[in-house]
Amino acid sequence: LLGLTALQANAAPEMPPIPDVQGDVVQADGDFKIKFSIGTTQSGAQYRGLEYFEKIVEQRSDGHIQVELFPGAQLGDDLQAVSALQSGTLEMTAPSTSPLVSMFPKFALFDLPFLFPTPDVADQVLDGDIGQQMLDEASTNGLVAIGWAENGYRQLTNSRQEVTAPEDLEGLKVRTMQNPIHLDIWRTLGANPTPMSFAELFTALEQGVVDGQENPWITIQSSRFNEVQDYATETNHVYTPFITLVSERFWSRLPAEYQQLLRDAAQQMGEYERHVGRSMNDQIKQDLADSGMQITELTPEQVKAFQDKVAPVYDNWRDQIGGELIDQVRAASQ
Ligand code: TK8
Repeated sequence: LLGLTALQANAAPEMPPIPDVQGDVVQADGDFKIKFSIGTTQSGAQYRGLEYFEKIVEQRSDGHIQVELFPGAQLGDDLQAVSALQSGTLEMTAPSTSPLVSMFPKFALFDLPFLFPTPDVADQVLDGDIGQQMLDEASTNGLVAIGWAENGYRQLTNSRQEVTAPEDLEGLKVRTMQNPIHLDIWRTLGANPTPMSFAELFTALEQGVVDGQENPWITIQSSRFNEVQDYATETNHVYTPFITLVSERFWSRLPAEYQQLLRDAAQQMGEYERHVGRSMNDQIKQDLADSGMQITELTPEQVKAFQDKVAPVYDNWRDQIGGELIDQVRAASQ
Protein backbone atom coordinates (compact mmCIF):
# COMPACT_ATOMS: atom_id res chain seq x y z
CA LEU A 1 0.00 0.00 0.00
CA LEU A 2 2.95 2.34 0.23
CA GLY A 3 4.20 4.50 -2.58
CA LEU A 4 0.90 6.07 -3.57
CA THR A 5 0.64 9.83 -3.40
CA ALA A 6 -2.57 11.36 -2.15
CA LEU A 7 -4.88 12.74 -4.81
CA GLN A 8 -4.67 16.50 -4.72
CA ALA A 9 -7.51 18.47 -3.24
CA ASN A 10 -8.62 21.99 -4.05
CA ALA A 11 -9.67 24.50 -1.40
CA ALA A 12 -12.74 23.21 0.43
CA PRO A 13 -15.92 25.17 -0.33
CA GLU A 14 -18.13 26.54 2.43
CA MET A 15 -19.86 23.67 4.27
CA PRO A 16 -22.43 23.35 7.06
CA PRO A 17 -20.52 23.42 10.39
CA ILE A 18 -19.60 20.20 12.21
CA PRO A 19 -22.25 19.66 14.91
CA ASP A 20 -21.54 19.45 18.63
CA VAL A 21 -21.13 15.96 20.02
CA GLN A 22 -24.23 14.59 21.76
CA GLY A 23 -24.13 11.86 24.38
CA ASP A 24 -22.11 10.92 27.45
CA VAL A 25 -18.63 9.53 27.74
CA VAL A 26 -18.63 5.75 27.24
CA GLN A 27 -16.61 3.82 29.84
CA ALA A 28 -14.73 0.73 28.67
CA ASP A 29 -11.29 -0.86 28.98
CA GLY A 30 -8.39 -0.40 26.64
CA ASP A 31 -6.85 2.13 24.28
CA PHE A 32 -7.37 1.88 20.54
CA LYS A 33 -6.25 3.54 17.34
CA ILE A 34 -8.29 3.75 14.15
CA LYS A 35 -6.76 4.58 10.79
CA PHE A 36 -9.70 5.60 8.56
CA SER A 37 -8.98 5.77 4.82
CA ILE A 38 -11.15 7.13 1.98
CA GLY A 39 -10.67 7.66 -1.75
CA THR A 40 -12.16 11.14 -1.99
CA THR A 41 -10.05 14.15 -1.10
CA GLN A 42 -9.87 16.41 1.91
CA SER A 43 -12.13 19.05 0.35
CA GLY A 44 -15.14 16.75 -0.09
CA ALA A 45 -18.24 16.18 2.04
CA GLN A 46 -17.08 12.66 2.85
CA TYR A 47 -13.96 13.96 4.59
CA ARG A 48 -16.06 16.49 6.49
CA GLY A 49 -18.21 13.58 7.68
CA LEU A 50 -15.08 11.75 8.82
CA GLU A 51 -14.01 14.77 10.83
CA TYR A 52 -17.33 14.60 12.64
CA PHE A 53 -16.86 10.85 13.21
CA GLU A 54 -13.41 11.50 14.65
CA LYS A 55 -14.77 14.17 16.99
CA ILE A 56 -17.61 11.96 18.26
CA VAL A 57 -15.41 8.92 18.84
CA GLU A 58 -12.54 10.78 20.49
CA GLN A 59 -14.76 12.84 22.77
CA ARG A 60 -17.12 10.05 23.78
CA SER A 61 -14.27 7.59 24.44
CA ASP A 62 -12.56 10.32 26.45
CA GLY A 63 -9.54 9.97 24.20
CA HIS A 64 -9.22 6.20 24.58
CA ILE A 65 -9.96 5.73 20.89
CA GLN A 66 -7.82 7.88 18.60
CA VAL A 67 -8.92 8.33 14.98
CA GLU A 68 -6.51 9.28 12.21
CA LEU A 69 -7.89 10.25 8.78
CA PHE A 70 -6.31 9.39 5.42
CA PRO A 71 -8.17 11.02 2.49
CA GLY A 72 -7.32 11.03 -1.22
CA ALA A 73 -6.61 7.30 -1.64
CA GLN A 74 -3.17 7.71 -0.04
CA LEU A 75 -3.56 4.28 1.60
CA GLY A 76 -5.10 2.80 -1.53
CA ASP A 77 -8.27 2.93 -3.62
CA ASP A 78 -11.61 1.48 -2.50
CA LEU A 79 -10.70 -2.14 -3.25
CA GLN A 80 -7.21 -1.92 -1.79
CA ALA A 81 -8.54 -0.35 1.40
CA VAL A 82 -11.12 -3.12 1.77
CA SER A 83 -8.42 -5.79 1.45
CA ALA A 84 -6.35 -3.94 4.05
CA LEU A 85 -9.33 -4.16 6.42
CA GLN A 86 -9.59 -7.88 5.74
CA SER A 87 -5.94 -8.45 6.52
CA GLY A 88 -6.13 -6.19 9.56
CA THR A 89 -3.58 -3.57 8.49
CA LEU A 90 -6.24 -0.82 8.30
CA GLU A 91 -9.17 -0.35 10.71
CA MET A 92 -11.80 1.57 8.71
CA THR A 93 -12.81 2.70 5.24
CA ALA A 94 -15.96 3.92 3.45
CA PRO A 95 -15.96 2.91 -0.23
CA SER A 96 -18.62 3.27 -2.88
CA THR A 97 -20.65 0.07 -2.96
CA SER A 98 -20.05 -0.45 -6.70
CA PRO A 99 -16.49 -1.85 -6.68
CA LEU A 100 -17.61 -4.36 -4.01
CA VAL A 101 -20.24 -6.04 -6.17
CA SER A 102 -17.91 -8.95 -6.97
CA MET A 103 -17.80 -9.62 -3.22
CA PHE A 104 -21.42 -8.75 -2.38
CA PRO A 105 -23.57 -9.35 -5.49
CA LYS A 106 -26.72 -7.79 -3.96
CA PHE A 107 -24.99 -4.38 -3.90
CA ALA A 108 -25.66 -4.31 -7.64
CA LEU A 109 -29.08 -2.99 -6.70
CA PHE A 110 -27.49 0.42 -6.20
CA ASP A 111 -25.96 0.38 -9.67
CA LEU A 112 -29.26 0.15 -11.52
CA PRO A 113 -29.78 3.33 -13.54
CA PHE A 114 -32.39 5.86 -12.42
CA LEU A 115 -33.59 3.61 -9.56
CA PHE A 116 -33.82 6.26 -6.83
CA PRO A 117 -35.98 9.16 -8.03
CA THR A 118 -35.19 11.36 -5.00
CA PRO A 119 -32.69 11.44 -2.10
CA ASP A 120 -35.62 10.72 0.25
CA VAL A 121 -36.21 7.38 -1.42
CA ALA A 122 -32.50 6.59 -1.12
CA ASP A 123 -32.70 7.42 2.59
CA GLN A 124 -35.76 5.21 3.06
CA VAL A 125 -33.98 2.29 1.44
CA LEU A 126 -30.60 2.77 3.17
CA ASP A 127 -32.10 3.44 6.60
CA GLY A 128 -34.82 0.77 6.31
CA ASP A 129 -34.92 -3.04 6.05
CA ILE A 130 -33.09 -3.26 2.75
CA GLY A 131 -30.20 -1.16 4.03
CA GLN A 132 -30.01 -3.30 7.17
CA GLN A 133 -30.01 -6.53 5.12
CA MET A 134 -27.18 -5.18 3.01
CA LEU A 135 -25.14 -4.22 6.11
CA ASP A 136 -25.66 -7.75 7.47
CA GLU A 137 -24.69 -9.25 4.15
CA ALA A 138 -21.49 -7.18 4.04
CA SER A 139 -20.55 -8.20 7.59
CA THR A 140 -18.58 -11.26 6.48
CA ASN A 141 -15.19 -11.95 4.91
CA GLY A 142 -13.31 -10.08 7.63
CA LEU A 143 -15.54 -6.97 7.45
CA VAL A 144 -18.15 -5.42 9.73
CA ALA A 145 -20.50 -2.95 8.01
CA ILE A 146 -21.81 -0.32 10.43
CA GLY A 147 -23.53 2.41 8.43
CA TRP A 148 -24.35 4.34 5.29
CA ALA A 149 -23.29 7.69 3.96
CA GLU A 150 -23.47 8.76 0.33
CA ASN A 151 -21.37 9.63 -2.64
CA GLY A 152 -24.58 10.75 -4.33
CA TYR A 153 -26.15 11.11 -7.77
CA ARG A 154 -23.65 10.65 -10.56
CA GLN A 155 -23.09 13.21 -13.35
CA LEU A 156 -21.22 12.84 -16.62
CA THR A 157 -18.21 14.98 -17.52
CA ASN A 158 -16.05 14.89 -20.65
CA SER A 159 -13.39 16.77 -22.55
CA ARG A 160 -14.92 16.56 -26.05
CA GLN A 161 -18.35 18.09 -26.44
CA GLU A 162 -21.61 18.95 -24.80
CA VAL A 163 -23.76 15.86 -24.15
CA THR A 164 -27.55 16.29 -24.23
CA ALA A 165 -28.62 12.96 -25.78
CA PRO A 166 -27.38 9.35 -25.88
CA GLU A 167 -26.27 9.92 -29.52
CA ASP A 168 -23.65 12.38 -28.25
CA LEU A 169 -21.95 9.47 -26.45
CA GLU A 170 -21.09 7.58 -29.62
CA GLY A 171 -17.49 6.41 -29.27
CA LEU A 172 -16.83 8.53 -26.17
CA LYS A 173 -14.27 6.81 -23.91
CA VAL A 174 -15.84 6.91 -20.47
CA ARG A 175 -14.09 5.67 -17.34
CA THR A 176 -16.41 3.62 -15.15
CA MET A 177 -16.02 2.14 -11.71
CA GLN A 178 -14.88 -1.49 -11.60
CA ASN A 179 -18.42 -2.81 -11.84
CA PRO A 180 -20.19 -4.88 -14.53
CA ILE A 181 -23.53 -3.00 -14.40
CA HIS A 182 -21.79 0.32 -15.00
CA LEU A 183 -20.00 -1.19 -17.99
CA ASP A 184 -23.34 -2.43 -19.27
CA ILE A 185 -24.96 0.99 -18.76
CA TRP A 186 -22.36 2.86 -20.80
CA ARG A 187 -22.19 0.23 -23.54
CA THR A 188 -25.99 0.28 -23.78
CA LEU A 189 -25.91 4.07 -24.07
CA GLY A 190 -23.46 3.81 -26.97
CA ALA A 191 -20.27 4.95 -25.24
CA ASN A 192 -16.95 3.12 -25.06
CA PRO A 193 -16.49 2.39 -21.32
CA THR A 194 -13.23 1.46 -19.54
CA PRO A 195 -13.23 0.35 -15.90
CA MET A 196 -10.48 1.91 -13.80
CA SER A 197 -9.59 2.60 -10.18
CA PHE A 198 -10.59 6.03 -8.89
CA ALA A 199 -7.01 6.63 -7.76
CA GLU A 200 -5.83 6.59 -11.39
CA LEU A 201 -8.64 8.67 -12.80
CA PHE A 202 -7.31 12.22 -12.65
CA THR A 203 -4.13 11.26 -14.50
CA ALA A 204 -6.07 9.22 -17.07
CA LEU A 205 -8.27 12.24 -17.81
CA GLU A 206 -5.30 14.59 -17.91
CA GLN A 207 -3.42 12.37 -20.34
CA GLY A 208 -6.48 11.72 -22.49
CA VAL A 209 -6.47 7.96 -21.85
CA VAL A 210 -10.22 8.45 -21.39
CA ASP A 211 -12.44 11.34 -22.57
CA GLY A 212 -14.86 11.36 -19.69
CA GLN A 213 -15.97 10.02 -16.35
CA GLU A 214 -19.00 10.17 -14.10
CA ASN A 215 -19.22 11.07 -10.40
CA PRO A 216 -21.39 13.19 -8.12
CA TRP A 217 -20.94 16.99 -8.20
CA ILE A 218 -19.15 17.04 -4.85
CA THR A 219 -16.66 14.43 -6.04
CA ILE A 220 -16.11 16.15 -9.40
CA GLN A 221 -15.31 19.35 -7.56
CA SER A 222 -13.21 17.94 -4.72
CA SER A 223 -11.14 15.90 -7.23
CA ARG A 224 -10.54 18.94 -9.47
CA PHE A 225 -11.92 17.11 -12.53
CA ASN A 226 -13.02 20.51 -13.89
CA GLU A 227 -9.33 21.21 -14.56
CA VAL A 228 -9.25 18.40 -17.14
CA GLN A 229 -12.90 18.24 -18.28
CA ASP A 230 -14.69 21.10 -20.08
CA TYR A 231 -18.24 19.70 -20.20
CA ALA A 232 -20.60 18.36 -17.56
CA THR A 233 -24.15 17.08 -17.94
CA GLU A 234 -26.49 16.66 -14.99
CA THR A 235 -27.61 13.12 -15.78
CA ASN A 236 -28.29 11.83 -12.24
CA HIS A 237 -28.05 8.39 -13.83
CA VAL A 238 -27.02 6.36 -10.75
CA TYR A 239 -27.13 7.00 -7.00
CA THR A 240 -24.03 5.69 -5.19
CA PRO A 241 -23.94 5.05 -1.42
CA PHE A 242 -20.79 4.93 0.68
CA ILE A 243 -20.74 2.01 3.12
CA THR A 244 -18.86 2.40 6.41
CA LEU A 245 -16.70 -0.66 7.05
CA VAL A 246 -14.57 -1.81 9.99
CA SER A 247 -11.90 -4.52 10.02
CA GLU A 248 -13.32 -7.60 11.76
CA ARG A 249 -9.92 -8.27 13.34
CA PHE A 250 -10.01 -4.85 14.96
CA TRP A 251 -13.73 -5.02 15.79
CA SER A 252 -13.38 -8.29 17.69
CA ARG A 253 -10.82 -6.69 20.02
CA LEU A 254 -13.16 -3.82 20.95
CA PRO A 255 -15.30 -3.95 24.11
CA ALA A 256 -19.04 -4.07 23.30
CA GLU A 257 -19.47 -0.50 24.62
CA TYR A 258 -16.98 0.82 22.09
CA GLN A 259 -18.52 -1.22 19.29
CA GLN A 260 -21.82 0.51 20.05
CA LEU A 261 -20.07 3.89 20.14
CA LEU A 262 -18.68 3.29 16.64
CA ARG A 263 -22.12 2.26 15.37
CA ASP A 264 -23.68 5.42 16.80
CA ALA A 265 -20.91 7.61 15.41
CA ALA A 266 -21.23 5.99 11.96
CA GLN A 267 -24.96 6.68 11.98
CA GLN A 268 -24.46 10.32 12.93
CA MET A 269 -21.67 10.74 10.40
CA GLY A 270 -23.93 9.33 7.69
CA GLU A 271 -26.79 11.71 8.42
CA TYR A 272 -24.51 14.73 8.60
CA GLU A 273 -22.50 13.82 5.51
CA ARG A 274 -25.62 13.32 3.36
CA HIS A 275 -26.88 16.69 4.54
CA VAL A 276 -23.56 18.38 3.71
CA GLY A 277 -23.33 16.87 0.23
CA ARG A 278 -26.92 17.67 -0.69
CA SER A 279 -26.83 21.22 0.59
CA MET A 280 -23.81 22.01 -1.56
CA ASN A 281 -24.88 20.87 -5.04
CA ASP A 282 -26.13 24.24 -6.32
CA GLN A 283 -23.08 26.08 -5.02
CA ILE A 284 -20.75 23.51 -6.55
CA LYS A 285 -22.41 23.71 -9.96
CA GLN A 286 -22.00 27.48 -9.79
CA ASP A 287 -18.33 27.17 -8.79
CA LEU A 288 -17.66 24.71 -11.61
CA ALA A 289 -19.36 27.03 -14.10
CA ASP A 290 -17.32 29.96 -12.77
CA SER A 291 -14.17 27.91 -13.32
CA GLY A 292 -15.07 27.65 -17.01
CA MET A 293 -16.82 24.29 -17.15
CA GLN A 294 -19.94 24.16 -19.30
CA ILE A 295 -22.75 22.76 -17.12
CA THR A 296 -25.74 21.29 -18.97
CA GLU A 297 -29.01 20.63 -17.18
CA LEU A 298 -31.39 18.31 -19.04
CA THR A 299 -35.11 18.80 -19.66
CA PRO A 300 -37.43 15.99 -18.47
CA GLU A 301 -37.76 14.85 -22.12
CA GLN A 302 -33.99 14.70 -22.50
CA VAL A 303 -33.70 12.67 -19.28
CA LYS A 304 -36.36 10.31 -20.59
CA ALA A 305 -34.32 9.64 -23.72
CA PHE A 306 -31.45 8.39 -21.53
CA GLN A 307 -33.85 6.35 -19.37
CA ASP A 308 -35.45 4.68 -22.39
CA LYS A 309 -32.15 3.86 -24.00
CA VAL A 310 -30.71 2.33 -20.82
CA ALA A 311 -33.87 0.34 -19.88
CA PRO A 312 -32.54 -3.04 -21.20
CA VAL A 313 -29.96 -2.99 -18.38
CA TYR A 314 -32.78 -3.91 -15.97
CA ASP A 315 -33.59 -7.07 -17.91
CA ASN A 316 -29.93 -8.07 -17.98
CA TRP A 317 -29.51 -7.87 -14.18
CA ARG A 318 -32.96 -8.52 -12.75
CA ASP A 319 -32.34 -12.19 -11.97
CA GLN A 320 -28.96 -11.67 -10.35
CA ILE A 321 -30.14 -8.80 -8.16
CA GLY A 322 -33.54 -10.26 -7.42
CA GLY A 323 -36.77 -8.97 -8.93
CA GLU A 324 -38.39 -8.77 -5.52
CA LEU A 325 -35.73 -6.43 -4.19
CA ILE A 326 -36.07 -4.14 -7.20
CA ASP A 327 -39.85 -4.13 -6.79
CA GLN A 328 -39.53 -3.24 -3.10
CA VAL A 329 -37.47 -0.17 -3.97
CA ARG A 330 -39.94 0.75 -6.69
CA ALA A 331 -42.76 0.48 -4.14
CA ALA A 332 -40.87 2.81 -1.78
CA SER A 333 -40.75 5.35 -4.61
CA GLN A 334 -44.53 5.55 -5.06
C1 TK8 B 1 -13.78 7.22 -4.02
C2 TK8 B 1 -14.67 6.46 -5.00
C3 TK8 B 1 -15.34 7.39 -5.98
C4 TK8 B 1 -16.30 6.62 -6.89
C5 TK8 B 1 -15.53 6.29 -8.15
O1 TK8 B 1 -13.01 6.30 -3.33
O2 TK8 B 1 -14.70 5.40 -8.12
O3 TK8 B 1 -15.78 6.94 -9.17
O4 TK8 B 1 -17.42 7.38 -7.22
O5 TK8 B 1 -15.91 8.44 -5.35
O6 TK8 B 1 -15.61 5.68 -4.28
